[in-house]
Amino acid sequence: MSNAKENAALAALDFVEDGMMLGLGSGSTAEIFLEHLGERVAGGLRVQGVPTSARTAQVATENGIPLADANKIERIHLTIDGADEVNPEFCLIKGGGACLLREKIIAHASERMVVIADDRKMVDVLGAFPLPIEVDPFGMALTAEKIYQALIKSGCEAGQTVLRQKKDGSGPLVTDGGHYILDSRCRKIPKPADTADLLSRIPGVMEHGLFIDLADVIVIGETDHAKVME
Ligand code: ABF
Repeated sequence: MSNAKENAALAALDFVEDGMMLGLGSGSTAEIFLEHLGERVAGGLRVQGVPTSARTAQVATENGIPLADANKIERIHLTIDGADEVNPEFCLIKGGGACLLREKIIAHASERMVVIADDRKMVDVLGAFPLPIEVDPFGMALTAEKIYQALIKSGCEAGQTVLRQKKDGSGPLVTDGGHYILDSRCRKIPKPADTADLLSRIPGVMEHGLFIDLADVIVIGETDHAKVME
């Protein structure tokens, strides 16, 4: 287990308070957080969690964290989630784990979002990590062309877009919401808000992995400590 991820996950516990409704992120760092949160719950902390993926629901349940139905809650106090890239303005690329649509719905509905990541995720300019974009399978080639145009127009050094496959090679990966993921090589995303705006206007795009103005706190784990930025 990476110490950096562990340190980020542990530091995020400081933001959790008794009685909170939590958005529970996805990915390996978020899962480490769930293990520690489960220990606190076993020790008497009363929280409920709204999972951002089927996998997170399973891990939360295994760790004894009570779950709430996203359709039956009125507020989410705090979401803790991972990221693939973080820039100094707290813009994120997410979606490497294919959960970006649900992650964004929950982050957007949350009063506060804490991002936990290891130090390799901090970058000056977003874009080295291919941008995940969740699309409807219908007319996907047309949507991919519109995505390419949007990336170029907003100043990205756009290149190849790849339809994400299942790990066992049996076909395209299908998200929890029944969509596909296009991974778009951008190299550099100099104006993330512009890129996000243009991508959001494409009808076949269910959601994109640029998270702008959503993260309130970034916790960067390093080998021997965690750095908290607010
Ligand atoms: C999710 O998991 C993401 O949106 C991101 O794609 C990924 C980060 O994973 P990890 O914590 O395993 O690096 O939070």
